[in-house]
Amino acid sequence: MTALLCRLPTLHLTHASFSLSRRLLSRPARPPTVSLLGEEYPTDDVTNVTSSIAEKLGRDLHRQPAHPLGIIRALIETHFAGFTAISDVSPVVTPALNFDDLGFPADHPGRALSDSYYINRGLMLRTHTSAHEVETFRAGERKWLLSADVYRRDEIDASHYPVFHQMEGARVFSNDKAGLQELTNDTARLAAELERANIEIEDIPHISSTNPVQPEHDPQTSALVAHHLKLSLNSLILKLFGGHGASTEPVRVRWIEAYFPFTSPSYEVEVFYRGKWLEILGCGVVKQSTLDRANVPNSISWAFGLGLERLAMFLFSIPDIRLFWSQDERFLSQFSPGRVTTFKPYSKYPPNSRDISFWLSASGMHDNDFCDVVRDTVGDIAESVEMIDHFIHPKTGRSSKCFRINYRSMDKSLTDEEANTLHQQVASRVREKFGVEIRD
Ligand code: FA5
Ligand code: MG
Repeated sequence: MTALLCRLPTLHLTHASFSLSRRLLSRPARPPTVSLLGEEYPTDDVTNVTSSIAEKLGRDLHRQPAHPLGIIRALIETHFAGFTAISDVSPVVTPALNFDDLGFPADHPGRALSDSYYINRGLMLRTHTSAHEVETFRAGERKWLLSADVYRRDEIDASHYPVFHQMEGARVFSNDKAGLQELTNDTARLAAELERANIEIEDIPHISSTNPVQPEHDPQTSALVAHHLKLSLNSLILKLFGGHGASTEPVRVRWIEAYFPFTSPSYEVEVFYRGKWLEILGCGVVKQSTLDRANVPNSISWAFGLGLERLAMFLFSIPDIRLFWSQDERFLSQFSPGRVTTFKPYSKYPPNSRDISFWLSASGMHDNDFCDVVRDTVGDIAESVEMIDHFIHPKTGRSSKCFRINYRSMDKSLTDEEANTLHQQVASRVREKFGVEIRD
């Protein structure tokens, strides 16, 4: 998640600035409830789910067999034979499931209203599929994959969309002689397979002082689990990236040290594809506190979380993340179950860019708030939003910002007049919602 402005450190502070601006600016009244997947949820002072987000719930792109996201999901599920595949869990979760149970500190930036969608103080839209780790382990699953839509407040461009899809995968081993034997045998099998494959792997030590073993774990066992995790994912990457095109170039994979509050050691994986390194997943050895919370005794586990759009954009050559949401037959008819094919762009209509500048009000406005208003007013016609100027008046200290909005429909050509109308609608929504003074 990249935010252009400073992140608000805690939910509490964010909330304070929100209520201040409401008092000063007498913003429009908040509706008493928000409707999600046919259920009404009470709103409160932190509610920030917009209607364009609410509409995305239940679209379930990852469950459609002939949609690129569904095709990738099915390919991965076939690769992990014997794993339980789950894909129908509601995105409405508690902050406890999404953050607290996974060890996120109270001041973690991901919790801020500027970064996550809250329904009310007790409920939010999951920001990652790891939100379901504890309940899935608790349900007794030992080898599982869970795919789902996840929601993050973010900027707008060709590779960022406030809804995307992740797949979580985990495998639990019993931490005894039989479990370690299973781990050793399967590691040998995977290593032998990869030995023969055309794959180039930049590895790092399984454990290091900056990527430590957990105090509860025996270092040798932890390293064995980490090794098995790496081989399992290298083998998946070979399957996904190895078989396409006539290229004889080896698949290149790079392992990088990472940090997640709920794994240690932790890694990220990048794949070199069409000339650049692409981060596709995060993973690690599951924190023992997660397994304890889920009542899974005497066990050790690995887990990973990968981005389905990231994989699909590269494998199908889909140039813009908005296309996944297209209901245009020219998009949908190009794909069929079980097949990874190259997307053929059917049109590229000319963009229409317009700038908007305004003085910020005393309470300020996060760039992600602005992006959400744009998205809520004009939908996917907003191709990108870029802050092109931030000015602080040297004498008065007042600050102003200028954003450039690129309007481009993926399905038809926009006239200048249509772009003007859309832009005026954005301006009046911004004025009404944040009480800002638009500059000419
Ligand atoms: C996570 O979400 C962790 N839950 C992953 C994890 C799971 C770690 C289990 C350890 C154990 P991260 O925020 O890096 O981590 O996202 C994981 C993947 O989701 C990324 O590698 C990327 O492929 C995808 N992703 C993240 N942000 C976006 C985005 N804005 N648009 C598209 N894909 C994204
Ligand atoms: Mg990451």
